[in-house]
Amino acid sequence: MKLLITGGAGFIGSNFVHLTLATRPDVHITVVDKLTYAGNKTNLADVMDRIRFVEGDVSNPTVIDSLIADCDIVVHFAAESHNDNSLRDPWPFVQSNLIGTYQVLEAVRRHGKRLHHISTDEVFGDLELDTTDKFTNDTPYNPSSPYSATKAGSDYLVRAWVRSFGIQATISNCANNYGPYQHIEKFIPRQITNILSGLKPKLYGTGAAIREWTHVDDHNRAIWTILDKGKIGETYLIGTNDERSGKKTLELILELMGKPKDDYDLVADRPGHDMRYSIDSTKIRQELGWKPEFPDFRAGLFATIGWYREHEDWWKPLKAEVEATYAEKGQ
Ligand code: NAD
Ligand code: TDX
Repeated sequence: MKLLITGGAGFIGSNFVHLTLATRPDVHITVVDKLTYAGNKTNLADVMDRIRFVEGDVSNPTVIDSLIADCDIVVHFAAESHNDNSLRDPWPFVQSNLIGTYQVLEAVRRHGKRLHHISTDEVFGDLELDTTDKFTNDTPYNPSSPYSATKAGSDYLVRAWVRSFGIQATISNCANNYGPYQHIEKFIPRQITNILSGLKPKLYGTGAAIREWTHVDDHNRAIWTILDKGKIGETYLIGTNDERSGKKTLELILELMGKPKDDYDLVADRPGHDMRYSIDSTKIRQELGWKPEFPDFRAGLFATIGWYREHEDWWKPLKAEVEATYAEKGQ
């Protein structure tokens, strides 16, 4: 089987490459990645001799057409992925997430290939803090940020191409991932690398916003479950039911790193901040038999802290610039 992985040099995509090479010896992998600030070839350094790597932009039809012509299945991770960046400059999000997905869809249509589109629970907007409501397949889309609006738009494009043109596609929406190779602009690695750098962790607002955490390997195993058993045209929500406030998550990081639990700064909140995500993943669990294999967040977080401790050479060169960008916004 020939797999084309878009965005395979990023956080989730590179973990997907590693998982696939470890578990699917019959799969030939091509990665196409634009190598934006978030894409890092080092993430694939130890497997470069086992894959084909193409530096290219999915929104460029010339690049993407021949790659899709030459594969059996496309797994589409490539996107601009950080909400805070989308508030500063939405254009790259429109370009990569909407136009990029459009070009992938058109090539998939021309060449009759199977597509799996990776999306997020942020397409649904957010839930009230003091409820037990969950996002389901029937929840209307209501995105808050330019990032989530472009992801919602890309999901709609995929659905329209399935219905109008009969392409063979599935979609998955997962909540917050954590694990190795996550860019240090994101919450968990930012706080870990702040502590390792002698800086105080930074919590937005009062730290009340709730996120549902999924280990990146569980997300990627769910994607393989959908590729193996998913029904064309369907959308699968992926989640662990592990909901925690930013404050509780940060206190756990501080505890696991041997610091006092109040050793952090409260900083300016994110404009339009989504307050709570929670996913009903009954469909993928019951229909396809997926369940998380990494259900213990504390253990997963401890292992992730260990990864950042051991990979200072990977994140240290980025740290000053990431923190300077946050500092400009009082974060
Ligand atoms: P990331 O920012 O770490 O990686 C994105 C990768 O895509 C990078 O390697 C980047 O260079 C590449 N890329 C961006 N624009 C491109 C383009 N135009 N052409 C080719 N490559 C391009 O992001 P991530 O966290 O790994 O997220 C991957 C996907 O999963 C995204 O679609 C995101 O919306 C989705 N997702 C992420 C999470 C999460 O918690 N991180 C949760 C649910 C869904
Ligand atoms: O320094 C910080 N302090 C802080 O309190 C940062 C960077 C974030 N936060 C808060 C904001 C959120 O409530 O932590 C929470 C998580 O923030 P992010 O890591 O930026 O993730 P989020 O905005 O929730 O989006 C993530 O999950 C869904 C991914 O970045 C998206 O790509 C995915 O779609």
